[in-house]
Amino acid sequence: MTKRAFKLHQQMPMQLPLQAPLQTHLQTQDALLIVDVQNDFLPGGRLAVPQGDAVIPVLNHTIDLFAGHALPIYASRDWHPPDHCSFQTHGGPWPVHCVAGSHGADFPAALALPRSASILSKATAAQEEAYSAFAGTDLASQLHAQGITRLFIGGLATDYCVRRSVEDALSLGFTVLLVQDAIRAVELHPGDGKAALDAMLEQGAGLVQWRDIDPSRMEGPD
Ligand code: VGL
Ligand code: ZN
Repeated sequence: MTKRAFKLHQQMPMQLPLQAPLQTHLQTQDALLIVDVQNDFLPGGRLAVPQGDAVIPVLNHTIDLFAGHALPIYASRDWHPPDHCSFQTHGGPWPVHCVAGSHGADFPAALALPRSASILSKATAAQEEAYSAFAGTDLASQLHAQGITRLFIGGLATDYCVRRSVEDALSLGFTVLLVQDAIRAVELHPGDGKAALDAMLEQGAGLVQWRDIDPSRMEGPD
């Protein structure tokens, strides 16, 4: 097996380039933003994102890397009043979900959020939808106060709150690296996840897998 693979590689170096993994070093101006990883968005929840639970172990590894370098961690949460306008019961598109203070709005027990994480509650006004973690929160001013210029972003859902958060971050001038294995889409319509990813990349977001983040060292700004 090993021998054969070696031979193949020797015969076809052009077709099978050995791609060195693109390592991303953490920098002192980096922060991690975890978007809406809440019980209601997980399988069994009231607005379940398919495989939404798959982001949890990936985010836990990423949290470890950031916490290990004492870099800030932010977690947004959908935090709706019971009569929120996005609910089907009130003319909106979604089933009732993430009602403030309910179990569905809690972060899952398996998500290893450190105590030091900053929590951002959003979409708290009945008459307003707010998909972005920046909408109606002080996230931008907290990031500016901490000197953060680059955000690693993961969470739920790719085609709604992750997308809007990424778009706002980019238009506010932050560099954005999406942690690709730490996002999942609702896919209300098939293809929404891919379309959202394409749109975010088009607008300037970069892509990493959590394993590409080099835990061994941290660098200053480029
Ligand atoms: C979300 C639908 C409704 C999200 C929130 O977090 O992506 N999606 N509310
Ligand atoms: Zn919502």
